[in-house]
Amino acid sequence: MSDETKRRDHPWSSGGWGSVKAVTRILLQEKVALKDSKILLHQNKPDGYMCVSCSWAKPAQPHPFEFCESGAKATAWDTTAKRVTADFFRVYTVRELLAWHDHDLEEAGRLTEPLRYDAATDRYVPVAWQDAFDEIGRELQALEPNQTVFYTSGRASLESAYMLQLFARLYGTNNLPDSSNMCHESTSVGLKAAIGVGVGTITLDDFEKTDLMFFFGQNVGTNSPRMLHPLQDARKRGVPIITFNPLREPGLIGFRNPQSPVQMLTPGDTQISTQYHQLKTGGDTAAILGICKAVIAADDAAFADGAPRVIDVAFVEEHTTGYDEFARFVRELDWADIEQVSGLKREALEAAAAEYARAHAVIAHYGMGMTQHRMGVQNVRMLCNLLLLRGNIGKPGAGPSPVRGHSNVQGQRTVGITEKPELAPLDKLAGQFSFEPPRDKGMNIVEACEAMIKGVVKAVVNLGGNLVRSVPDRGQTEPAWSRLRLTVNIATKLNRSHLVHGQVSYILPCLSRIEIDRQAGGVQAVSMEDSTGCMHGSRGVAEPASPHIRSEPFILAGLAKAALKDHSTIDWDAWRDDYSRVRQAIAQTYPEIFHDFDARMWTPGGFPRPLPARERKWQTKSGKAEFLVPDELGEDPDMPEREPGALRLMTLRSDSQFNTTIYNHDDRFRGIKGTRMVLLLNRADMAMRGLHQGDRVTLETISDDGIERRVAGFAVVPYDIPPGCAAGYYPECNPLLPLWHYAKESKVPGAKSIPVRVVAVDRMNPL
Ligand SMILES: Nc1nc2c(c(=O)[nH]1)N[C@H]1C(S)=C(S)[C@@H](COP(=O)(O)OP(=O)(O)OC[C@H]3O[C@@H](n4cnc5c(=O)[nH]c(N)nc54)[C@H](O)[C@@H]3O)O[C@H]1N2
Ligand SMILES: Nc1nc2c(c(=O)[nH]1)N[C@H]1C(S)=C(S)[C@@H](COP(=O)(O)OP(=O)(O)OC[C@H]3O[C@@H](n4cnc5c(=O)[nH]c(N)nc54)[C@H](O)[C@@H]3O)O[C@H]1N2
Ligand SMILES: [Mo]
Repeated sequence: MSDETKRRDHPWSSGGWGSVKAVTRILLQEKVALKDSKILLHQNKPDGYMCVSCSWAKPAQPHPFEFCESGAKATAWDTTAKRVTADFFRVYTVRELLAWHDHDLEEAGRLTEPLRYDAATDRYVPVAWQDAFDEIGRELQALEPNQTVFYTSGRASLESAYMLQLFARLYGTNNLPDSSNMCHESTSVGLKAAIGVGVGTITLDDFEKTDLMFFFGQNVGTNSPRMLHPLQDARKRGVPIITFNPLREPGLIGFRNPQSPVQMLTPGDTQISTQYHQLKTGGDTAAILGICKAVIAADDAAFADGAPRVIDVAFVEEHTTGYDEFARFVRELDWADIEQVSGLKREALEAAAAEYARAHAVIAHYGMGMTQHRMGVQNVRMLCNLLLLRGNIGKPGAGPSPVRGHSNVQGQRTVGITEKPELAPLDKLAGQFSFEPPRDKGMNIVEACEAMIKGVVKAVVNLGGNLVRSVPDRGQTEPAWSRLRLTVNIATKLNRSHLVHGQVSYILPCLSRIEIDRQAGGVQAVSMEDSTGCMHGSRGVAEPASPHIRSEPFILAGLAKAALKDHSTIDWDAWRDDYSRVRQAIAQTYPEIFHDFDARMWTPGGFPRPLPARERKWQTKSGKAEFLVPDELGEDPDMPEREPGALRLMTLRSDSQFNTTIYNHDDRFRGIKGTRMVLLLNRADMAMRGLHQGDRVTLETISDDGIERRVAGFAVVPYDIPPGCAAGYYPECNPLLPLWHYAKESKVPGAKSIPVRVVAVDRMNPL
């Protein structure tokens, strides 16, 4: 790889020819045969498979090409012709592989047979499936249940997730963290408290009825590109889109539909954002309060004049609590403070407020820019406050829209993956399966890492994921990982978490959802929940990468049977052979959501889960939707007040990665090529530090906990980013993120506001 940092002219739009080229490139890179590339035509179709990339909704009437560049990359990555066989491990020791880049590990290809770590040779060696199950079962039996953590990355199906949570609870623990602990947990906590459901309330229909959309901290062009279709349709109807993002993200500015030849050939994009506010990182609470202030001021004026009110008074009175206290707090806020914390001018916020006050139905989309902050839950609550002011929850065309990440991350929570016992139907499970589930709180991901560092946790079973890379504080967590007694990784491809292994370690290779899943009971399908709360069936279409790999339900059934022996009334073999038995069990546990599951899972567009908030039924403490008075304007408490050189570092994704999976080293949308080791800085911040483009800097976290956290070799790139803010890529920057720097109420790591300083510059070898 060339380490060059070349900046191209900004392709200020997403899609377009670049996108077609990018798809072709990945198909070639992964040696996907043309006939196999037709697999893409089954993606996100009612009778096909659900994309393994993001969780965006799948329409009932899909486009002929209901996939995007990201989805095509994810598909090519799974259907690659490349394979990791036993020969691979005969050539490379684990120590050698530890020196490989994340990209190269996964690029080696699909895992093809179950493997056990052999300490004598420092290699993974093949093991028979049953032997692996039996040995892991014995290891798990030798531990106290709470010494084991069962992690789920958000890709696993509803069936696998349900099986895993049941396995863990029968085994005796609620240690069931999942990727949402690092992602939208701030939503699960914030929305639940505010409106009684921990998920968004909009569906695709609402795009046709809305007359204004907000985007807070979500990078749609890169991370949920299929969502650009309904956005573009809304824009064609003249619906304004107001965006708040520190960076000018090309995918939020304009869109060329790469699946529409006319648009590709004609110059001129569809404009996406009609207002674009480059706020300071972490400035969302302040910005939203500014909009609320302007709306409430307009309402006060209307009231005084006897004019029609701006606040939806009837809604606020009938459906909410806490408005008066909130309004009082907002009226007293000082514009100067709002401007200072948000980095935005009063006029800009008033312009957003004016659009908001004109619109009758408003959707607020948001992502990691809101949730991954120390004040992440408060950010979500402020967005709810804003929507509640004008009754924008529980009416057509309106509502909060947390754009989820992984394709089934929302669904896993729905079927019981949670460390919080109060969120799982434990009594129901107890009755259904005749056992006494553990009632004590389990560990979320931060707590699991803390316990690993202390040596309290001794075993980790990973259903997907690459925690060694994805969790904070690599300097502390990686060494803890290799002190574990047992690591079990159910995975499609090799990653670093398999190499930083426990004393006893297994890699159990599984089918990708794109592959045909043949079991004793015939070909099986699975299901998942999209970002809008709709459930979809998914049937694989490609031949499995190897005859020796197994499905997730097969592997989980084998592990559960071996570990639980006669402590379980479940016929795991029957579940393994026929997943409709698992769905029957899910329907029994959650009849309101999953009744007639097997029949309804093929409904075009998916079947929706009931969402009380959509009907203005509020399952909150007060029985109403709750306004929240914030603690403060949203400043990160870990940002030093008096260090002029302090930077707020946000860690981002490029379009050539899916989380820790790195497809290549480019970020086409942001115009960065050939390297991910970059630090995006405002020119004024560069000048202040005497930095030039291409200088290599060392960054250090600002904290007083006595731990040095540094990363070196990041090339400086001048960028359109507010002063005092900086950006780098996830997971490269994760060593800088302290484990304790998380959202208070949700423990989501504050990956979008790490306090850092530049401590060293290497100009000897400029780019
Ligand atoms: N291609 C691709 N698709 C993906 C993924 C991927 O890695 N690659 N990952 C999947 C997963 S698991 C997830 S969770 C989603 C993530 O998708 P997003 O929620 O879009 O997450 P990020 O890319 O981390 O960053 C979001 C945006 O927040 C902005 N931002 C940063 N700090 C702030 C702030 O303080 N305020 C505001 N308003 N904005 C801020 C950044 O500039 C960036 O545009 O995408 C999913 N889809
Ligand atoms: N600094 C910083 N850290 C972050 C973030 C950030 O924005 N900044 N984002 C956070 C977020 S939002 C998330 S969701 C987490 C994600 O963190 P993780 O869940 O740990 O990571 P992924 O990269 O999604 O997992 C990739 C691995 O999953 C395996 N895999 C892929 N497909 C399958 C499958 O079908 N089945 C199974 N069993 N395994 C499969 C492959 O082996 C692959 O190597 O990272 C978080 N960490
Ligand atoms: Mo995520």
